[in-house]
Amino acid sequence: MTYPIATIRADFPILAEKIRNKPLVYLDNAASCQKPNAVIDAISHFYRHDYANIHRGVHTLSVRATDKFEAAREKVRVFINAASSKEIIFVRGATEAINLVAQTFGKANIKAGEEIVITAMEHHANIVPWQMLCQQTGAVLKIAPMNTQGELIYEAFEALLNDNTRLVAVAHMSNALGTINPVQKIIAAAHAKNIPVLLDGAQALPHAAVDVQALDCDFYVFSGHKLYGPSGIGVLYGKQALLEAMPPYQGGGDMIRTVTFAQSTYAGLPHKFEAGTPAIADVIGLGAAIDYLNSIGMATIAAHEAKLLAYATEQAQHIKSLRIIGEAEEKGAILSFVLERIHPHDIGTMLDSLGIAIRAGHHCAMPVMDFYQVPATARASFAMYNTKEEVDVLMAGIKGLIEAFG
Ligand code: 7TS
Repeated sequence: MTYPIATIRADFPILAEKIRNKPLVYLDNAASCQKPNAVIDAISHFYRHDYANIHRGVHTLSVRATDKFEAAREKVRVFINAASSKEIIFVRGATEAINLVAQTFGKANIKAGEEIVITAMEHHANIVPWQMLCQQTGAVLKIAPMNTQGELIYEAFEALLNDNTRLVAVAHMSNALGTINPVQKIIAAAHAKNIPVLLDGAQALPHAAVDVQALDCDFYVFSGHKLYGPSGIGVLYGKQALLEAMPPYQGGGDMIRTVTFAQSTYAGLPHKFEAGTPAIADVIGLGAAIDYLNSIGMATIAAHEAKLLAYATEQAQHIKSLRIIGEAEEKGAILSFVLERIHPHDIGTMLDSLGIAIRAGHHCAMPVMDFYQVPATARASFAMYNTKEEVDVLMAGIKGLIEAFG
């Protein structure tokens, strides 16, 4: 079957926008993806017809809103194949999910002198919460190194695991390099030493099917906005036994069973970790995004994006003054690069004048920039709605820029 690119593009109204009088070429998907009508309409319909606060009322709208909210939780459960919807905690995004694990699981289980292992290619969201925990507890952060292709040096990672290691927290896919880490091997090695593993799936989940039970990861975190859903909503998946043993993160309404001034008792999962009124419409929008992804199929999307990446990489390799940053064997749809004598911010600005949206900067991965001794990179990142023609527009833009700069 041919890939239904025209239908898919027509599902995303923003793709019809003109930017500086040019057709928009949106290649900043690793930062955030655009939204299909299915998501926009689900949110709009909810506010127009079903809106009320959830879990609190007996009136019709509250029941309707609660049912839709909990139906979305079930969609997430099926999408990542969690064993129970109790294991799906709604949070603001991958960042909040990691902070939650650090401040609850981390504080309860990791003591002074004990170790947390991350990798050299993490997003700041999977570095800073652990540094904060280490400052609070005296725990020690260990960094598994990578090679110049941007691949984890697996043996060096394994050598860091010891009787003192209490957690491994690793990007499933790097946002700055595109590297897909060997998470199955990482989890097996950590579990052999009884060490739980958190996977930061913010980048990986939009590009390929993920099965948390097959992976056997202990925590999996992701953001809705990179998954064609709304911003401000994301998910922490955790194995039920771990979540049950963890203290709550924030206190307030919805997360309690009983409250007196003397003491309070907490609700069961998942509500224990969902204090206060959540982003109700955005959860429903995330559910609609998952329905949309399923209607196309993750394997179909993955195959399309793999072709785009291969084509873009091959085209980029023909440009003499272009250096690709991140050349892992296993790689998702991200092309980070630098050009001789042209700062990435100038690349970004010049391409914008052609209607092309890419990202220029450190991509919240400053240690990766230090490793490659560059201040920043330009990054084109692809999604299900991008085309080979858009890659051609990007490459023509880059070539024009090189000529203009002499
Ligand atoms: N982890 C990874 C691997 C990411 O790429 C990002 C966001 C996060 C965590 C944090 O996600 P958030 O939704 O909580 O912000 N990455 C990017 C990016 O590459 N450009 O902008 C945001």
